[in-house]
Amino acid sequence: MRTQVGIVGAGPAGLLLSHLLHLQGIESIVLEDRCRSYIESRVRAGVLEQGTVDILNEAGVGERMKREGLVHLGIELSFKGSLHRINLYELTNGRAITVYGQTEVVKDLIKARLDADGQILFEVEDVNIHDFDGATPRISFKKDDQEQEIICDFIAGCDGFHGVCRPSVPDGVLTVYERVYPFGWFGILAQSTPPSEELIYCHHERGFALFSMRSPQVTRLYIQCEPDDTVANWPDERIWEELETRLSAGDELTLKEGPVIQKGITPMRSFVVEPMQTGRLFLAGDAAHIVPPTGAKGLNLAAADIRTLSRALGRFYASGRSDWLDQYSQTCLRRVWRAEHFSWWMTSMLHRFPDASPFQQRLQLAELQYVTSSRAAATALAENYVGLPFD
Ligand code: RFL
Ligand code: PHB
Repeated sequence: MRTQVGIVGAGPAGLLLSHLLHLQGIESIVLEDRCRSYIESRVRAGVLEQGTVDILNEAGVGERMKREGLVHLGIELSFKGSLHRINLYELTNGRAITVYGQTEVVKDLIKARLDADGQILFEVEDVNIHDFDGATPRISFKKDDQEQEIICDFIAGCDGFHGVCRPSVPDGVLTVYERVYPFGWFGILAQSTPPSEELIYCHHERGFALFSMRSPQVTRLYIQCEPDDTVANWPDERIWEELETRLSAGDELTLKEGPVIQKGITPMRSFVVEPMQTGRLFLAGDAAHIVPPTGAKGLNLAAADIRTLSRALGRFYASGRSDWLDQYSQTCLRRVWRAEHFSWWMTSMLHRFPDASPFQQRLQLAELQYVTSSRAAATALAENYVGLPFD
């Protein structure tokens, strides 16, 4: 097989890249090791920055998002038993976030690719990338037990944190920057009305909790847990009790219980590799960087990488100029490090750290107090949360 861009991974990064290339007349093939129904039902992110919404709309895949996405003009921070609203819209001169599940973004992108006869090969095995330091990289894989190969001009490594592309780069080329946090997030999807129309980030002495949603009838909840915790430790009764305690908003809000339809535990880490390109291999999204989910940045960063990469490839194929491709890593990393800082900061401010002294706990509360009472501090949170402008 021959294509222009071989893409490994059919997550939001790989699918969006394939679609944006198609709109510029550039061919690609996407290889995915899971089946379609698995990737369409993998519950993950829920918050889209304004810039991500714009990318999806401009790419013609935003129709359902416009209908079903929930536009939120603010978020709530809860600490010491009270709620404090950050008015995102007012503090950022009219910007907002859209709550629309990653599962839905993935479904919309797969549909758009298949409607345009795009090639996504699901359930491939033994994907390996070769010769990306030369002019004709190759991707080998097995499909239905048959060995196959794609010859291409470029490889996009969009295969997430556990993919094969990043580990295929020879030792010494990439530098890794990493921090692992001493806790995880236990995530729950439940059929119940969310306690508030907006997201609530809770600081509590028992640990962080987040009240998010997928629709007015489906709530998405997260509870800070032990890093090595298991789902079996969390029967429904314990989940609701813990959420009620951490919400601790008195009469202001009521937590409605409902059937729990999904449970999972996510470890928390910050991770960046530099550079994000070597030869004709370009890493994008979670393959190149991870943020703790407290800032809601992972999916949005993946979309920003892909915007940069698709434009650079578009320029290369239209004019033969590789200057934007050469700047890909540098351009992306500026945004990545800003988001890394914001995500680390939100995480540090809101979680209970097992080794925190009473002094550090007081500092957290002082910071929350400041962020919710100073317009300057609230603006810093708001402009990062809704997403900074693209370069
Ligand atoms: P993905 O989504 O991991 O997709 C990678 C794809 O590659 C496939 N793959 C392979 N295919 C072929 N061969 C191989 N050897 C392969 N190895 C892997 C995988 O099956 C998969 O389909 O990476 P991508 O596209 O870079 O997208 C990144 C986002 O998924 C991720 O950053 C976000 O989900 C992070 N995230 C959030 N981001 C936000 O912007 N806002 C949020 O509110 C938000 N909340 C979250 C999150 C992530 C979470 N978890 C579970 C990690 C909440 C949670 C709980
Ligand atoms: C979600 O709805 O899944 C979600 C929302 C905000 C976050 C992380 C996850 O910061």
